[in-house]
Amino acid sequence: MIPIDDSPLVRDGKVLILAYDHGLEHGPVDFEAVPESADPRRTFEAATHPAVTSIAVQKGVAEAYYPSYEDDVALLAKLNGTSNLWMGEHDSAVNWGVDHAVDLGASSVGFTLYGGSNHEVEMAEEFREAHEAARAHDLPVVMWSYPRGQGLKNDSKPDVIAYAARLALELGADVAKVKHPGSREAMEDVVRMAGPTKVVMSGGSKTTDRDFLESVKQTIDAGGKGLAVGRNVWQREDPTRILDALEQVIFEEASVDEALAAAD
Ligand code: FBP
Repeated sequence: MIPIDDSPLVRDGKVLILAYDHGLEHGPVDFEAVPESADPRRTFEAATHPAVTSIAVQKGVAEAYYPSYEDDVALLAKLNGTSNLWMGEHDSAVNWGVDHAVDLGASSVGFTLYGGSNHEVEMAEEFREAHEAARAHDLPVVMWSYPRGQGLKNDSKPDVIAYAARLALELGADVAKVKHPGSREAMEDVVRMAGPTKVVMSGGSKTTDRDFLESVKQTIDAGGKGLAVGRNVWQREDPTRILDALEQVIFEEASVDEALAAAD
């Protein structure tokens, strides 16, 4: 853990990462509902919203598009990632190194760890290399902490998600991105297990404004520090409107009703 509150990833102690690595992780199917969302510029434009503390993308998208947005958007380099085309025990290729990410303007890095996978040992070693390289540049490290694999029958159980948050602390992540465990009480336990590591909720597949904001509100009320979200923003026709509401819930600690009213 290093102090990260002065980094571009954090605003007032909170974090709102706009994730846009789905073209790799899920493929074109994620862009079908809103065809314009296949154009990365649309999500980079959304990331200029003051609520967004960083955009998370893979190397190719960063190389092609970040130079046009580097004055307005902070870059989180998502260092590993794997497509949906490949089947097998959960694993993730390391697609770029920290030095290259820094050359492209990254001010933080992200890394997926599939705890419980048969590849957990190798992934933890790759995380160590990325983590120590990031430390050489004083960059915050965000762990996408997703227990998955043969040994896990249910990766959304609260105790599994609490373990995911603890893994992030134990391995040195500054921010743990975890699935919502289903209730405020369960999220409080997740936050407790993470200690000083900031817990942020993973957005998940698109749902209604109210359901989505309620889960974010539970996370904040439980002591979580924000959100890393993709589809629940850029699969909406108007990403700005939901970002306006998220700004209220995360940074102003508004109620869901207040946030919805402010966004209308
Ligand atoms: P979402 O908010 O759309 O769930 O995005 C967060 C994220 O972690 C992305 O960075 C990643 O591409 C995706 O979820 C992976 O989702 P899953 O592992 O559930 O397929």
